Amino acid sequence: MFDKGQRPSETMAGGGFSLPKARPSGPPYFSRNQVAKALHQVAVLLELQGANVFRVRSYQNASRMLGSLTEDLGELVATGRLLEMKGIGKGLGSALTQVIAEGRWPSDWIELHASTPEGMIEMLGIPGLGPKRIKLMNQELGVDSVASLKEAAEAGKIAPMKGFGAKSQARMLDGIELLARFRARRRLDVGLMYGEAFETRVAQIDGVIKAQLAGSARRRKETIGDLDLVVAVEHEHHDAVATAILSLPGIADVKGAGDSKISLILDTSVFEEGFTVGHIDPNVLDAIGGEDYEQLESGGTIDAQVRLVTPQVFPFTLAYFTGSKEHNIAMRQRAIDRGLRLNEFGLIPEVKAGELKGMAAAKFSLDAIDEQSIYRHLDLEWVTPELREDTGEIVAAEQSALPQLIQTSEIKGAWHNHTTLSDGEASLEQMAETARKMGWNWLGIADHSPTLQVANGASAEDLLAQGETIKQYNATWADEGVDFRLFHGVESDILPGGKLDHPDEVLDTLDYTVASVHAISKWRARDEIENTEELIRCIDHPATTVLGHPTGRILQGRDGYEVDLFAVLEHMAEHNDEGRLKAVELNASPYRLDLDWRLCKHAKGLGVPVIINPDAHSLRGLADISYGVMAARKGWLEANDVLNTLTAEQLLAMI
Ligand code: DGT
Ligand code: CA
Ligand code: CA
Ligand code: ZN
Repeated sequence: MFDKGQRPSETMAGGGFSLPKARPSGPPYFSRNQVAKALHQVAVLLELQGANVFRVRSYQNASRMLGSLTEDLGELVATGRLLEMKGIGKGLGSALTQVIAEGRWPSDWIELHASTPEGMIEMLGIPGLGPKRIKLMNQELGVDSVASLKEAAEAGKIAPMKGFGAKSQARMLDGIELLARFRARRRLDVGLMYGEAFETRVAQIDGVIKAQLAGSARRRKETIGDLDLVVAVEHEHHDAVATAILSLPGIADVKGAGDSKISLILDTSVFEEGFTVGHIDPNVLDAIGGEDYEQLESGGTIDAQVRLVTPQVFPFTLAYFTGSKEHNIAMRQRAIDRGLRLNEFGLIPEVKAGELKGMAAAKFSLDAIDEQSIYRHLDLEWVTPELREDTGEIVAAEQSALPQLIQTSEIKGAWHNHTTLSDGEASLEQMAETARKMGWNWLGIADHSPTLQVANGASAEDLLAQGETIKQYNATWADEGVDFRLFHGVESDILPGGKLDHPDEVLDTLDYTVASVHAISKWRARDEIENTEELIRCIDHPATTVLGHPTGRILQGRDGYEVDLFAVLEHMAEHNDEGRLKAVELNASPYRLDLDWRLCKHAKGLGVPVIINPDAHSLRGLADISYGVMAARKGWLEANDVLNTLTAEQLLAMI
């Protein structure tokens, strides 16, 4: 169906170095972005091969120019206007004409791609490392891959090179580690962004009846290995749809395409609206690569597996590739107990299937118009994808005892948010206005405390003044009959001995205190017993209402500190039993999702209330609540388990 022999995936660092396939629809055979990107890559490859700087620059300029054009490419070529453009020489002009009008890449570009060692392209993915220095290290040390670079850096061979030094050597080693972590899995928010953009593009192809994301993305895992997309297509449209998928924008490479399975690598050109990472809390940014993070992310890729099936088979394939593997195994066992064979093709009575395999056996499958029908055949209620982790959902589905999972529409507010008083981007007024627009009835402000100087922690004086402002707003809203109020809190650093960061008389003026660990390196250097004791001491402080981001983990960045959260939650449960509110935060930032969903069910069992907090540092940050809700759902939480569903009056009565 298409030519094999593309580069293997290991070469994909740096955002997919390959020349895309021409789209089948006729000229212009490539989009403006595709051509601009190809030109940019030629410039980089030339630089890697030590080409003349003027030549490199002419490709870079042409790339930039095409990238910023608004005119139609086909027309530019047809009218000959392309050849007249400043900065596009004769040679490049005719090459581009061939590309756009005939769909053929120039042979010297193809040759350039083929002759550059894959390892050198791979090295481009290391944050902060460009073609010039890669070329130098290749010449002087023979470094030609990430692995050989790592070896050279560890042996101290980079530092003595002119223009490099010990600092840059250490930075390279950090970058290599970051890249490896980054390539293995992606955060849920990033994975969903890619997945939804790709799903939308595939769904719009003629002949596609339905395209749906499966796998860990559908299950809302906190990180995603690869995307799995299941596509319903009638048999006669199968080939045309497969071809159309292969020429979609955003496909950096094709790893393989069989009869019903296509394996791809997507890059950021899958996004119609471009791609930005948005505002990131500096504490978080530091853990995920600092200034290099944006480069890593915009040069990032994600693998995707597409499965094309007929509409009759679709529900079975969707269920199978949604997983989890553990859930599938339990489901398959349940089928076996009923004399049925469950797989990605169907739910097939063994007596009929006999020796038959695969699709041949699937002819005898029980019908299923949707996933619900599959579960019904196995005497189960439909299990929402988030719960499919084999942690009790099948028994619950059998007994009609599945939880009524919390929904974003039930959220009335959140407590842990920042304003310009500490390190937030938006003012108190802007935050309140946005919360109201989101349909919330209350919003809590919890700016950082003085010890956290890097986050511009607010002094007691400023905090008290903020409290006065909040009182005035609340009074005004009450007068006007507006159903909205602000709660005033603080995010207090947890100081040595489990102490809080303000005197009691200041804390007494607040509605609540979110106590969080920020001295991460110190906490990570200590053992579990000490950390657990320290947290428990802090929870015992009468002013502590919420334990903020309980482990301090940053997904794809750093592990949390060692702590026995079971013990901490049990201790919190005792307080709650005696009528003192001690809630555990589920930090909704997709960089954190801390409390981990695996522990939510435990908190619920103990009766420790959970509060989902966006920890917003900007207006846009408030929307992160949705990731927190995803994690809460995955952790079996219902409206009753979560403080965010209470009215302001109910909350006031508790504090
Ligand atoms: P990921 O990609 O690592 O984030 O996690 P998943 O869950 O998306 O895993 P993936 O992409 O390897 O496979 C997608 C689903 O396919 C998986 O959740 C369940 C199903 N699956 C894959 N391999 C097996 C298997 O060996 N046995 C069973 N029963 N199911 C499998
Ligand atoms: Ca997957
Ligand atoms: Ca997969
Ligand atoms: Zn915070």
